[in-house]
Amino acid sequence: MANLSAQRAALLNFPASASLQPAPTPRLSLDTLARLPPSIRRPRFDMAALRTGILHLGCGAFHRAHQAVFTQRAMEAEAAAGSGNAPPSWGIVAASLVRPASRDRLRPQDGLYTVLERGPDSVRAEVVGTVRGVLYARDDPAGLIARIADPSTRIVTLTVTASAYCLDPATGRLCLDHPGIRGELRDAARGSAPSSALGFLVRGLAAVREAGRRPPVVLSCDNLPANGRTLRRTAMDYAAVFDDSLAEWIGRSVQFPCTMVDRIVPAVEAADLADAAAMLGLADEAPVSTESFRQWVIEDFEGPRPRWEEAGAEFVADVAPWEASKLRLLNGTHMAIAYLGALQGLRTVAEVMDDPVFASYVLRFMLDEQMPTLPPSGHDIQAYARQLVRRWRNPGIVHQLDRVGRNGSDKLQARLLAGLRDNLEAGRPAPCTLLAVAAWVLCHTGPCSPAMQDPLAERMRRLGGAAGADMDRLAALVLGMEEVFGTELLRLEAFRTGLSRAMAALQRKGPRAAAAALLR
Ligand code: CS2
Repeated sequence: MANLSAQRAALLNFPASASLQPAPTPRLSLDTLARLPPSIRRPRFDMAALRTGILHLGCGAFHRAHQAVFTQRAMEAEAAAGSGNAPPSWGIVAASLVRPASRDRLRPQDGLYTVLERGPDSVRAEVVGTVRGVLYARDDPAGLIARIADPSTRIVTLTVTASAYCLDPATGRLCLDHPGIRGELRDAARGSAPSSALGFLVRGLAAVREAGRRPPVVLSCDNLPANGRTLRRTAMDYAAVFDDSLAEWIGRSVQFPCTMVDRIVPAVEAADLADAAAMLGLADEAPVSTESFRQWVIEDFEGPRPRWEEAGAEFVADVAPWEASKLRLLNGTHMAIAYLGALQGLRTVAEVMDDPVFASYVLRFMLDEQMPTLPPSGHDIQAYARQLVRRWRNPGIVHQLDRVGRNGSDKLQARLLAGLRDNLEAGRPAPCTLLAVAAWVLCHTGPCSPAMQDPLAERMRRLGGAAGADMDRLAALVLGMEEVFGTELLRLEAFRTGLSRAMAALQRKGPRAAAAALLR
């Protein structure tokens, strides 16, 4: 075959290697957009005319599959309605803070990328065009600060994960000694640029104040309780390190609405790039894969904004009931699934949900233990739980357990421990929650595959080594981690003994049998 090609190449008088190379697939970009097959949905507004009005911090897959898609629908609705002479002004400039990968992948594509909506047996592709600029904070920190302060920036959104809020779980306030900001706060006194989301936000707001401008609305889209109020408090704590009057101004002048965001977005895999290329006929280095479900509930705020309600977003006076069921039922159960599944040697959420024992455990956990802890609302929680089960079972979504379970020590409090405390204090047993927390402990203190990334992983491994097979001793050592468990829960005898019993059951029987024992 190679010889034949070489002969042909010699006849045609060009190098043999060239004849063996297939023509490279052209890259998705504004220039190639017109080549998309008609079946691929693409932005239905004029991208060249789209002015930017949103600055986003944390340009990961979730942002691209969630807020950027809601904004795309809102821009399409605006274009369809013909909004007078003004061009639409809600393009997004998205900044990555930790890694330059999004910049490197999206810039050559003019910010365009594909959202692959995966159902149980179908995939739908849509090209999204609302991300009109991509920054990497470390390239030009002063530029990012200036962007936050730019009068065109009316809204700053964030998806930076719970860990980036650098919270002290005991107080819910900024932990000044947090590894995420400790060095930055020290260096800032010497005039160094920030590197954290909080640092950029506070410096940007300080520049707004100095310029005497109206501040942008700051919209946290991270999964943590009262995310807007928490971000406000945290930004004020950060600002107060340098300037009390800035902290006071932030608290008084900047709106931080709470939001509940929901869409399952697994890590991007090689198959996503291959599927995007096959469906588009163009190479896309930045596709995202997700489910068809998406939800966004936003606390009402004042000022201009995209008509996100055209995309299905709900504006409400109080986000708390949505947030509580999302955090406790979806995110809390996700943690239970991740740790029990990983200990069982499973790989994905759908694999865990395929096992009838784990599926029954999950429903029991949600309905018997998480549901009674939710604030009163008219929401149909039973229907919500059944819908979650269907979403988790979607075999089109390859949601890796190590991704869902990572950084658990930062997520445990809001998602599992708060509900556990409510139950135990009310005298309600909560064996499914205790088993989930025990699985988190064993995932980090003993062998677990896949291994879970966690800021406390090394410390927990050492505790595991010190305790060996003695689960009572291990529980006692682990419960010394006040930064995870706080102080209130530790006072409850039912928690301390319940946890070590659950750990012993996991060790003796394995996760599946330990879960089955709770269902009898
Ligand atoms: C998950 C979330 O990794 C996690 O913590 O629980 O990313 C979850 O998939 C989303 O919140 C769904 O909206």
